[in-house]
Amino acid sequence: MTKRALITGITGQDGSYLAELLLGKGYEVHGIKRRASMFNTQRIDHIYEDPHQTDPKLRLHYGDLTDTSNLTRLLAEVSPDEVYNLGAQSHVAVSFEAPEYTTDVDAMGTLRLLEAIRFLGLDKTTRFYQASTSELYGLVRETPQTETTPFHPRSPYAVAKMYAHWITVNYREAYGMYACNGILFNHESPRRGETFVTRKISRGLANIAQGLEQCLYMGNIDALRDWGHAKDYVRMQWMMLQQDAAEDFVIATGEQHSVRDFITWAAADLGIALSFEGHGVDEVARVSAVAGDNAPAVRPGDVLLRIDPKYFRPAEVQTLLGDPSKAKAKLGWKPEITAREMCSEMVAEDLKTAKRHAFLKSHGYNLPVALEG
Ligand code: NDP
Ligand code: GDR
Repeated sequence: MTKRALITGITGQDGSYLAELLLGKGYEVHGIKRRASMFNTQRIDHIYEDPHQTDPKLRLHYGDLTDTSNLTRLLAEVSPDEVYNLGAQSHVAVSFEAPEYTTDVDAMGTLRLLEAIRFLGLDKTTRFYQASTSELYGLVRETPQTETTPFHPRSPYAVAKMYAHWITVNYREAYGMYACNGILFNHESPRRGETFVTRKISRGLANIAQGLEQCLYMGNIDALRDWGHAKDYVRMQWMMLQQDAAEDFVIATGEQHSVRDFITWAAADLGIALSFEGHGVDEVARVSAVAGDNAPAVRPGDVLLRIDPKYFRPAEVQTLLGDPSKAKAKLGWKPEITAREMCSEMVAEDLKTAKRHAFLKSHGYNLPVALEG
């Protein structure tokens, strides 16, 4: 029997990798996409099948996590074996600007899905995965963080995700649903949203190297994160729904690096050696040497990075480091791609795009390159 999966957030980073993985396993994949004024399916266009010509294994439906009737109708129509709730307003800094919306989508959206599954009588047949997060640890109480480390969320995003986490546990305990949380630490890829820190760095420095931007403005570059690759992490999302009983798992690499490290790696991949000078908001990163031909627009002495306090968060999560021992022992999962390898992959992809844009610019086309994040 072909298994059916429903993915919220299919147009996002994880949704796109998970859809690829499930299609590869023979699933029929249904995804919820939001109506937008421009196309928003770039990450899944390569797996899209024209429903007019085939019996497509990937089907997209319009919907939104804020719309109860829409979610209920889609669940009734699709009757999925597995639901992956990856949809979210997922940017921590933005959640301080839009706390109520973030809560509606990230907290209430999860409840809407769980309640619809129960209401439709799918609670004994449909398995539910919730995209929980290391942001729950916030002001960390112990290092490394495990499944039993106490939570102390530090943003409207994290507080909303904490509700989603516990309501998932609650539906498991109250109704015997197969519902589980993957407590995922930061994971990145060339498909990472452009305003998250790793992608902002890989894309920003590649653009600077090609003369498309002058300077990268960053927030707290001393923040420490446990970065993995999204491809490794979606594999784990699927594995969590294939067990005899639902359980929550920490997914992490067990290694920690600073934002500053990531900046140094990305610059090195472009042939740029950087030295950090000054302190606090006056700190800058200056070019000390340039090698190779990937950064024709950069000269020794240039300042490539400055601190802009507007990227500081009202409450910061300074340090996160996960302990994935339970996932390794019980599921045999381990990450295959290191943070350093992932950085190189991201820079290589963003450099290809930057080179294309530089070529177009030199031929009179102007492309938007500046983003806030
Ligand atoms: P992205 O931001 O790349 O993707 C988020 C997805 O959610 C997009 O498809 C987006 O649609 C969709 N979405 C946003 N708002 C709504 C809404 N109101 N209704 C329906 N869908 C909506 O996130 P990631 O892929 O990086 O992360 C996937 C999930 O995992 C998220 O829930 C995130 O919070 C969580 N998480 C992520 C981690 C990470 O490091 N990446 C770590 C831990 C947890 P659109 O494309 O239209 O914007
Ligand atoms: P995070 O990811 O908040 O951990 O949430 P992000 O990449 O946004 O920030 C990581 C750290 O870098 C610092 N930082 C900056 N961040 C951004 N975005 N832009 C900057 O200019 C900048 N300068 C420094 C941040 O302050 C922070 O400390 C991500 C999201 O994917 C969540 O959805 C997910 O739940 C968690 O990871 C785990």
